[in-house]
Amino acid sequence: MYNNFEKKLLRYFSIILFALLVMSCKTIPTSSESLKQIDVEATLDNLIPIPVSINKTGGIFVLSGGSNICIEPNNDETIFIGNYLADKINSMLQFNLPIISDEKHLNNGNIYLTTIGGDSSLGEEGYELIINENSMTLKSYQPEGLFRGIQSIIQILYSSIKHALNSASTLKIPTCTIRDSPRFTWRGVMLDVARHFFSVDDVKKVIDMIAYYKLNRFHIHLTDDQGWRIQINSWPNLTIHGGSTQVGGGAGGYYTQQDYSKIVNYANDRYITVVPEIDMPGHTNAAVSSYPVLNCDGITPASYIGVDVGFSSLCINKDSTYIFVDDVIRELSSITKDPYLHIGGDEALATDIADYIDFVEKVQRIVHSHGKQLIGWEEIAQSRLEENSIVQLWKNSNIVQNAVGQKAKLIRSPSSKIYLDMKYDSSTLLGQDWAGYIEVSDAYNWDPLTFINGVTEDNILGVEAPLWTETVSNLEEIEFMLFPRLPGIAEIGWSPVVLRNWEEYKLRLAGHGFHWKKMGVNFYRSNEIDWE
Ligand code: TNX
Repeated sequence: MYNNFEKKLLRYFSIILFALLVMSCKTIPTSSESLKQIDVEATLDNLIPIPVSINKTGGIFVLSGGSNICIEPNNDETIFIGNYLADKINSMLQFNLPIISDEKHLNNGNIYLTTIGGDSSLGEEGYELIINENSMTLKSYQPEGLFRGIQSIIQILYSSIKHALNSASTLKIPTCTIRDSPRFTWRGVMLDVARHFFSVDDVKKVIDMIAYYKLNRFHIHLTDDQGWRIQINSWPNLTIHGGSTQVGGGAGGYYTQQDYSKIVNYANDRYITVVPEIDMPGHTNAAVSSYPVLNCDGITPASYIGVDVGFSSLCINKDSTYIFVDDVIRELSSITKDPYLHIGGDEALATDIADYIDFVEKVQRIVHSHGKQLIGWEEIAQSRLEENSIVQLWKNSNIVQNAVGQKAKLIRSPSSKIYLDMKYDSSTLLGQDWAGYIEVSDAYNWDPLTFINGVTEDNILGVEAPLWTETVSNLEEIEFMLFPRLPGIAEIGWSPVVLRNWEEYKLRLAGHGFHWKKMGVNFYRSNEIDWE
């Protein structure tokens, strides 16, 4: 069967295989006794966004498998927050820290989360983290502040991930007092689920990443020329037909109202507000091709799987258009617990300008009639806006002055700085480049108060980074475009401008590569960062 040479070769390989097996067995501990205790020192120096103040007090707090997480008061919100923290710690360290609802916090080694005595001057999202030799106390005015604060605790603990931790490890954490609260109330990310569709599970993963960097708005671009992604019971063909395509011709998909509610609840549990967008009157080919009555000529256009913009429009002068808009906004409002409704309004190049102005004003009334606050892309500032309407700037054309003149609040999304669908450089395979290349430093090195005349901090609600998905079709690609730019955007929204410095920031960012590897998050290995 085998000749001599083959036999020798076989014997040789068997010996190597046996040796490898023996060696590999040795490295697997057979019982907990054989786990080596590893003491690891965590650092306070890698937090993103950088806190308002960190006062190091020179001691060491030790977290071990014997620590407890104590919460007060004991209610659904604090239990959720306690469990969220416990899950992260336990999965990182293979600990099994329990949640306890009494005053055990004074015992050695415990973490104590409380809203009792929280400082209201730090606002709804602010928190204090007091770490001394005995315990780690997170205190806030509202549970929301606790949720933001546990992200700081998790980041501090994750700073030790680069070491081979096990359940016998102890974490030594420098003692300190951190006082922290956000600069802007609006710190968001937009995901375009219309050009490519993403599952509820993928969306939840994006929401978790947003939460880790203390962002608090998730804007979901639900409709566009290429797809309609939200079930509307009174107009079922929107999803049956309009949801069945996407860029490039894939199967697309849509969220049932139940799916959408799952997204809203998941985000709300993380103190993230969901902002649904129905883009109108342009970007509506999927709607018009599902219901030709929405077209002025009544003709059914074909489905669209390309990436052009500005060719579609709802018919502005037909009553049926406003019956449609009213139905869509009513149904969407009833499943969106949060106060905002985004009507798009961008790039309506196929709509006559007078018609456009009229349309936005009518839709504004419909949005208000369903109890929601209106948001639109900057073009809507050509219309008469009511007092609490919000304008999202993306190009900062002269229209901005209309918005400010009408006392509208602004969200800054400058395309040349924080459009996450822009390529990092000429070698990036994904993404577009019409607004330029955006390296990690470009996304970080700007301030929401710059590039617009006559605008003060009072006019600005905050920042939001859109990810348009013409070229992005799965979660791994979403992550690649988000990371490492997203943490910088979170810092722009949260931290005082005087604490922001690229040279120092990029050192902090370098450590987060380990966090992403631990979380299984894909990211772009930018040359600008010395990844540890
Ligand atoms: C412009 S920004 C758009 C989107 C595209 C994006 C591609 C804005 C309000 N509209 O329709 O997807 O560029 O980068």
